[in-house]
Amino acid sequence: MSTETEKRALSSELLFAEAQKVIPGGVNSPVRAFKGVGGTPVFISRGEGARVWDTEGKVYIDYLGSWGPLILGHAHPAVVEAITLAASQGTTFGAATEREVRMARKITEAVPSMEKVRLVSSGTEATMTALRLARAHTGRSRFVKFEGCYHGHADPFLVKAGSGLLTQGISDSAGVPASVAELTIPLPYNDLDGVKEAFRKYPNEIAAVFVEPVAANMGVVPPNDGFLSGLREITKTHDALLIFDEVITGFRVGYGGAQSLFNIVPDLTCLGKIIGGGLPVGAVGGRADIMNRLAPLGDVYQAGTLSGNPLAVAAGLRTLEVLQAENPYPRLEKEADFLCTQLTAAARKSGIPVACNRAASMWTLFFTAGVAVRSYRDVQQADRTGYSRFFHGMLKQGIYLAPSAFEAAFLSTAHTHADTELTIKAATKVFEELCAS
Ligand code: KE4
Repeated sequence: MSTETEKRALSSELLFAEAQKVIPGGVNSPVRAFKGVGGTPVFISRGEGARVWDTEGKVYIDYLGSWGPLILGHAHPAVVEAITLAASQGTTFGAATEREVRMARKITEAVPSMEKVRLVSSGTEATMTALRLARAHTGRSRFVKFEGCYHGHADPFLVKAGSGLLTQGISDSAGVPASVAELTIPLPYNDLDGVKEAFRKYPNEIAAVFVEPVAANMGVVPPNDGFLSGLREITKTHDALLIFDEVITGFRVGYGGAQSLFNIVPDLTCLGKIIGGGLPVGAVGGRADIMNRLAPLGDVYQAGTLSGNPLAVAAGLRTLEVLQAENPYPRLEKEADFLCTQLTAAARKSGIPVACNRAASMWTLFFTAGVAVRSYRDVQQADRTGYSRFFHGMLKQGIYLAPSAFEAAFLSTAHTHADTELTIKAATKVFEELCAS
């Protein structure tokens, strides 16, 4: 780009055109490309608190929150201070550090089922390691996942997956050998009979059941009463592992995650997002007898140059410290409930049937014929075009939602009641415009 261009505030359109010349699809993660809602992705220049600014200086109230990590909002002073201090002492050593011990202890104290924990650099690494551990521990190769759930982009999980795949209308990925995909058993979420049938069909072959305890990658779909406890019972009966993918729900739906909320003890848990405070951290943890299989102690190999990275751990540790000290969950619950209730009422007032699914401070507004959304099949009935029009209407109003009907929106501690009132006002205007058009 010419120096003249560099001086002028670059529009998202111009940047996207440039980006597509050197980055596949112009983005470094597919869901950012606005394929699910159409139009040009907004290029963000900075964020602070509950707001982000695009490269031309337009400000938005941000409910994407980088897909979940930013429960404290953008550039939280305590988190920035922790990263700055860590950076001044060196960015990586490839050696053990005291901070990693503190982080591991913090996680095991918050999530007692995680007797031991291994830090990695993404949710994908956490889930792929959990699967390898489960297969080693049980000596079995098959595993169950649920349609519409997303567990990162490792080959075995790209079967009937949610998030970016669902957004693009595909559920599997090219490049995954049939020999790998056939070991994945995709079942309907919230359907215990389907799980029982799978164990009947594959006796002693299923290593684990992977589940998002609150699904958030087909939009937010909470578990039906008894679903999670049913999974715990079935996996125990068949000596299979129950693996909670809490990359989104961990420290989001409560300080102890969904397993604490629903009082379920999984065998392994995967974490990410919030525990990195906005920097790359994932974690896999659980029963010590299983975790001790990990190298260098055991025979299951897993490694990472930047695992437990000093800056990322500093950001994550400070985030957990703030959450533990301030316990923002009751206020987040109240504010999110107010927002979702008002959004639903505003839509209905304009004659637009919606269903707002919420779990703590994460939510999804489904454009449905007023039908409750409790499964992947229900999600597929939702009106994507309706959501896209709503998304762009809100963007115009300076409200940044998830650029996909199949993701969650997130409230942070930085969002004020005035912000949610502004959001409801904007939504009311957009619903009226949609109704009039
Ligand atoms: P990462 O590898 O993206 O850190 O985590 C993978 C992952 C695992 N498990 C769950 C439940 C997840 O939601 C994710 C990643 N979430 C998506 C959005 N819902 C990340 C956004 C993206 O792909 O850019």
